[in-house]
Amino acid sequence: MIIIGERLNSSRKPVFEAFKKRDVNFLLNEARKQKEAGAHYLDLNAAALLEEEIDILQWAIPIIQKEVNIPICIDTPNLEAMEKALEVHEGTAILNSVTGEKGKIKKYLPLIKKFKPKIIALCLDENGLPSSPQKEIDIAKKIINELKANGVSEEEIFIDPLIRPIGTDSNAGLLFLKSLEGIKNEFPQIKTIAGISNISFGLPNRKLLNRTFFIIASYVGLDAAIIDPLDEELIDFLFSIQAILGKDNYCSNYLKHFRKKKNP
Ligand code: THG
Repeated sequence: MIIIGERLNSSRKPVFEAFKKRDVNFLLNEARKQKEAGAHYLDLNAAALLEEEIDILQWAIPIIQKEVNIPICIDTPNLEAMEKALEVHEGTAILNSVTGEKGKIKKYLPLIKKFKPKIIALCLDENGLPSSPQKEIDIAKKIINELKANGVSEEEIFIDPLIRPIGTDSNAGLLFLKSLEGIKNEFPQIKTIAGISNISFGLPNRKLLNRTFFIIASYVGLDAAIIDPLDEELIDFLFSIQAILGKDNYCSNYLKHFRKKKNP
């Protein structure tokens, strides 16, 4: 399971304030804690700071990479911000995200060819969010075909069926899981991803919902997750899930994880 730390997101108030002040200590502390907890990438989102977005991405990326040595999942819907962020990123970033909207991928192709990032593609198009697993699969197919036709290899693609909060749509969890299952069946070689914490917006005991969703989605075939790696129990589940699903030979990672917790 590829873990992407979600904490450096400007929708979180302390992050917004720290970005506004260009607080290096806050930035590095958040980055280090997430890497230490097991993150392979750090999601970085400065979109809430509007016209300062590009400046903040270009400030934060080199600092994080130099001091913490971890690649960034650049989280912006803004093409120019994406380009400016990729320009200062060393090594392979994740481009978060493109969509299946008409003409969208075409606009991102120059960046994709130049910087060769891994790519998260959201299952939505000009008709908005799909309402059935088949529609999600159709959009995924369209996106995968267009990317492949333009030289992107399957290993670089993450399909995100986009989980919506169950607090506002009680069918959202099941729709996501059925879509994930369908996408994995049709494209077993393509990786899937989800922003796990989306599911619990607006509800009490969010961590319970996030953990439960993570377990079910893992069973259905999720390959990567945007999560808060500082949720220790969620990380414990990660190891127990992998062991139960036969992805941990001799339970060696499970054993290592709990030994390390006992004797840090
Ligand atoms: N797909 C992709 N990218 C994404 C998302 C996705 N990026 C953003 C988002 N969804 C994932 N990141 C977050 C970050 C923070 C929260 C939710 C999703 C969040 N944080 C709470 C807070 O800070 O108040 C705390 C969360 C908690 O209590 O567990 O809600 O879906 N490609």
